[in-house]
Amino acid sequence: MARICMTVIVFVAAFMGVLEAIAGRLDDDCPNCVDEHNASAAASKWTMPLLKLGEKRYYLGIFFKANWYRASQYCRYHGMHLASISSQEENDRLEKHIKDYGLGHEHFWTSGTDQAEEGVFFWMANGRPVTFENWNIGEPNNFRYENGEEEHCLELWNRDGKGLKWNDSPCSFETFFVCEVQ
Ligand SMILES: [Ca+2]
Ligand SMILES: [Ca+2]
Repeated sequence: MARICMTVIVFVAAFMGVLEAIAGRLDDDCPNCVDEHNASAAASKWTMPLLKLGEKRYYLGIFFKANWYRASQYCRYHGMHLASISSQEENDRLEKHIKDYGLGHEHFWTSGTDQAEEGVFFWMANGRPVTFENWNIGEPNNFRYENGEEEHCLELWNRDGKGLKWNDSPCSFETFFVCEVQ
């Protein structure tokens, strides 16, 4: 009798092991699946000092300067995107915060770009076309540099002392940047 019991226990243990292995393999097959039982971990995944302005949350990339691609990569690595700006309110809140921070004279990358089609800007953050606009006078001018590079990436820049308005700039230019949480 004891031997039968032992055999059953071993069999059940082996069966449980198989089930765990299958579950583990399923997890591996679906690395992006949200685990509903681990919601608290998802909520606490933001390890960056985020800034809440209105309904949006941002991260100001001011510890190093980077070209548009590197800045975009940095935002993505931390689960964000380079920022989009879709209203005057969003623009004003961001501008005020950057000014109050004492960085109103700096340049900041957003996710705006016309690399797909010259002159047609969209926000890489969400794929939406630029509707609200806040360009500096004469921008975007797609300026062409001696090395042949033209301007396809949208930065915030207080060019004329009239606030952080928009400018198309060469994407290789290294500057600060703004990430946003989607
Ligand atoms: Ca352009
Ligand atoms: Ca320009």
